[in-house]
Amino acid sequence: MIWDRWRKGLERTRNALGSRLRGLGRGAEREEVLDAVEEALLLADCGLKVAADVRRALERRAPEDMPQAFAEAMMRIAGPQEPLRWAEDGLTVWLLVGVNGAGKTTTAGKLAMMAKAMGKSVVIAAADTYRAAATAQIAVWAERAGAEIVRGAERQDPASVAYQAIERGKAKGAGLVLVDTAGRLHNRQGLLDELGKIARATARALPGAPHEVLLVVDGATGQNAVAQAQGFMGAAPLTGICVTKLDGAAKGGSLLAVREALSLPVKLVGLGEGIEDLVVFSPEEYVQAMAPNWAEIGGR
Ligand SMILES: Nc1nc2c(ncn2[C@@H]2O[C@H](COP(=O)(O)OP(=O)(O)OP(=O)(O)O)[C@@H](O)[C@H]2O)c(=O)[nH]1
Ligand SMILES: [Mg+2]
Repeated sequence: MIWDRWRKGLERTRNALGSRLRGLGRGAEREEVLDAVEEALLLADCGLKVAADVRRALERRAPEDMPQAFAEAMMRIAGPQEPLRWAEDGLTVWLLVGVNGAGKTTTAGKLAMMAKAMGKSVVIAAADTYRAAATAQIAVWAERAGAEIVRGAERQDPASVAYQAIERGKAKGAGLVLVDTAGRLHNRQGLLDELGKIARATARALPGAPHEVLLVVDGATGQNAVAQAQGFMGAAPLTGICVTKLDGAAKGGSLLAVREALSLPVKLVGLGEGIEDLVVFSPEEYVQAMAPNWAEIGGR
């Protein structure tokens, strides 16, 4: 069940939020409740702005309306839900970018499996030509997904690997090309510029490409995810965010902090290491899975 996956993935965050709120004594004043909500959100790494916004949304609400108002405010910040973009017809190209270890290759592998389940033929561009191990890692996923892999030579220009993969995809009538790029720090301008070059190469190979440029951020890094995301804005024409490792720490609110900082929709989330743990983002499911059990909370 997908719902169980959300609940399990966000368990630590939900518990952290709940434990702060449960700490309220019975008959706590309204201000104390609001303070506790704000603090709990900060503990979950939602960031100052989000915590203050949610608090404000609760300020004039009757105690019995708080759970609903809380969920609505959180969903408003998390949303809207936007589907992954496919080409109207023919080949679709998605690019995955992000800092080292964020989960790009794993996400590319899982997306290949998803596309396969939809009956699409997939080509993966192993455009991380810096590390030999990177190609080996994506090759394992490609095999599982029955996807063809286009590898570059060591140190080959990643833009040319992406270009070749799209040519290959066109030639065989594939449905999807996934371009897995090398991790790079968000403050290294030269490496960031390379992403723009990769995106332009895909557009030359196929008008309309790339259909998605997904920024993969590690949700377990909390507030640092925001700094990462900001660094990548402008380096490549980002279209959406994939927040991975929401299961990794009680920092599931980092998704809201990233969403708040960037005007980009969250499209995917990683709730664990398993193949099924990459799911399409749903603001409702995210908020419901994180929401504390208000019935247990003192002071109401
Ligand atoms: N718990 C958890 N682990 C994840 C998730 N997504 C990825 N991982 C793990 O994070 C680690 C790094 O993932 P990779 O996919 O190799 O990251 P990458 O961005 O390709 O890394 P570089 O290519 O080195 O930049 C792996 O051990 C993954 O299994 C997730 O949603 N939850
Ligand atoms: Mg990788």
